[in-house]
Amino acid sequence: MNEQLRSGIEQVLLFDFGRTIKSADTRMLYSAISKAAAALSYKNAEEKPAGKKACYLSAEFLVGRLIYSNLFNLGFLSDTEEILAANGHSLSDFEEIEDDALGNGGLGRLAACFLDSAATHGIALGGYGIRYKYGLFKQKFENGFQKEYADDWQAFGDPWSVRREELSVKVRFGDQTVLAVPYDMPIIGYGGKTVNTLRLWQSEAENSFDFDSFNKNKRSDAVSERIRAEEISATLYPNDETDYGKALRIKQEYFFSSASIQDIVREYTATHGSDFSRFSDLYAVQLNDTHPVVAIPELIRILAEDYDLGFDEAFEIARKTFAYTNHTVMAEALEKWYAGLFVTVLPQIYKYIILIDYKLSTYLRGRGIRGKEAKQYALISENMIHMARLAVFVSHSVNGVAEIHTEILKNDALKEWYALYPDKFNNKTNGITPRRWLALANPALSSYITEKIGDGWITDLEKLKQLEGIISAPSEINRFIEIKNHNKQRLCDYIEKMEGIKLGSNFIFDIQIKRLHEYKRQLMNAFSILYIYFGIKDGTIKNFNPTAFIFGAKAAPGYYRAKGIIKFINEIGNLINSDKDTKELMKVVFVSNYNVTYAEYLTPAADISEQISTAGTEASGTGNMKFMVNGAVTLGTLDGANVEIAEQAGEENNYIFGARVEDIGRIADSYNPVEIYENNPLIKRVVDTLTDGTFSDEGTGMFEELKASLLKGASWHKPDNYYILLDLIPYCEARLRANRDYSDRTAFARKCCANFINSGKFSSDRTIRQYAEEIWGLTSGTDEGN
Ligand code: 26Q
Repeated sequence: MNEQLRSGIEQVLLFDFGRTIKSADTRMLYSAISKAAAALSYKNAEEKPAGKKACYLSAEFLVGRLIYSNLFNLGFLSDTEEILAANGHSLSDFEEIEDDALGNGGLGRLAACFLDSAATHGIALGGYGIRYKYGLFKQKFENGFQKEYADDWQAFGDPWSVRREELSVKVRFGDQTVLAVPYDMPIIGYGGKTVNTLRLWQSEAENSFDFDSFNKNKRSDAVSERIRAEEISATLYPNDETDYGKALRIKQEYFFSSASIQDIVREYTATHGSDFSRFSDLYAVQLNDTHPVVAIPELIRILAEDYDLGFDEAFEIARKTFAYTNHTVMAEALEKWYAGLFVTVLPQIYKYIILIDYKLSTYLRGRGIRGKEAKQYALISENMIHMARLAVFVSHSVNGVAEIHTEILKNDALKEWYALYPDKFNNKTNGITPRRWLALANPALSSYITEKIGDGWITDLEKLKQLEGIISAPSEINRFIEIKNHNKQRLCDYIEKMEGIKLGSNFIFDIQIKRLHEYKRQLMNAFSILYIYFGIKDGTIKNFNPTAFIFGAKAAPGYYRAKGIIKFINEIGNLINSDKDTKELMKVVFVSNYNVTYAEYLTPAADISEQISTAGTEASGTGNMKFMVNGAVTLGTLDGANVEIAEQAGEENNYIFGARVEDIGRIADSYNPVEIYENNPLIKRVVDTLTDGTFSDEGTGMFEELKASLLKGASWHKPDNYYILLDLIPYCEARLRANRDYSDRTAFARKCCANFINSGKFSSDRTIRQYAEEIWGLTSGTDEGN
């Protein structure tokens, strides 16, 4: 028994709740175990080596549920289970603890995986973000429609965090000043040697209570100042592409960027005074997309105004300090702000943007770029401030998140900048942490791997290649199949608990889980399911292996089409799941409130990973990697990291289909979806279900609008701008091919194994080392996590 841990838990329970382990409830135990484990992690961690430190500025950190992963990394899972069991409790009681959902999707989850990898490998990386009161909304379905509910993630407290009131800073806006109060969360590396910090800022009124106003009988002024301050960190914007033009969003971005830069400058000046010559030797700041880009003018402003540096000197320090990661290629998703709004909210920053823009135009002139050509670079153009341009100009590194994505940045999205600064551009293919996504999420496969090759893979995922020779034997393939079946059963139980829906674990599990977006083409998946359904009914599709088609996705609350697609898929489920002809062959399930915890059940159970975005639209994807690591085949397009997945696992072990980026580039101007629709009766039939009475959208007109988006387009886009009808038949064919191949379970399982054995590249340990070495100029403290 781990006595240190037990007595720690007992003490917290006694101090905080006056209870014993036996008499405590789940909430109290959650709090006490977390606090005791956090305290031990601080106590046992090695001292930080002096040297350069990197800071990851991100508006989102989608860390998920912390208790299991932290106990796992500390090596305390079985100790805790033992302590709990001796007192009539169980670790599984904490399944009811909610995720920390302080992010939308890929970008926020990537930040969380990076923190885990850096801490595991002794890399000095601190996270800086916002402590939203409410995280990403919770989703329920009512009559097949998405309904949103507030995510009160602190309902069971926030026992992992420590409020650091003494480190609070002021953040000034044109019309208000607020206090940024940091909450520190320990980021515990695997093995517990390194504990880094995720510092999340909470916005509060400067005077938590304005007695002056209160005494002058202006009680409402005192209250409204508080409300206005707290509003800034109240909610995460639930839109994961664009939601610009909102004053509150600019305030959020400046709020955490300014607080973080002030924090870094405070730390630096504590040892170096106001000599900033070593600043960029000691701090690297990585900007997670454009959301924290105002940190650039903020640093320049602070150096110039508080420390009397000249503008050029301050600029040069900023350029050497900042690096920028881009996560999207779609032009409409590149962050822009109305200059008029910006100047009202951040007058003191606007001034520096003008100065930087002036410096840019001087530089361009020096390189012989003027007139129309120069305009495409302007930071302020047509009364809009272009944040990506600011980021590229005042940084020393610009990276994409998968090879194909970086190529698109260089040759298309940011091509004029690439022409100017070819050496700034580099690729850092995304990754995922093997601790959460394999070791913790898939205990069955993990024990199997460890039994065969030892547990070194947990911190060195390339070691999985050692299974190559081992797992080829038929008896071993059968063990893999047993493990997959076990994980399917586990998922079935979870889905039954969460949704009240029964699934058979003998089915093929075909899963698409990701945010709902037109470019991710959940609608194409839905059409393909209908295509198969009609084929089975008509007798043209025979010997179909029973398949559960599983979806999980949240739609941004204001994204009308995405919500229409959810309703459409739920309608398809109602039809197919109750049809006696197909009941034994097909099931369609849209799980509600898809989140990190759900993904931990879904990814280990999948046979088929749906990665079907239009080529050239998904920057990387990371869900694709989670499936690969857990031994699923990818049914996907050559988009984002799918390209590298197919390369690593072998294209023959995946199902790649559809138009490539070059194909789409070639046909874009002449593409005519109406012709495809008119000439292919099978396509026409599935598309027409939107409007022919097969399904009901309850009179909302949503389905009509979806059909029009494909055949008529809209004021802002051409018909079928994500090429669903172009790729639909090749997609259905690839899907049916995978279904046929599954008849030979051994052969299919070999493909699955080829995927997880070759997934080493997609560990975020590899990714974070590349950031550390190639961008930040850091050397990792340790090589191993233990
Ligand atoms: C911007 C302005 C206002 C409000 C919200 C936003 C906003 C918020 C979140 C814009 C974008 C996001 C998130 C983007 C995102 O998750 N991108 C994904 O990043 C992953 C990690 O690199 C990639 O794998 C995915 O391909 C990419 O879509």
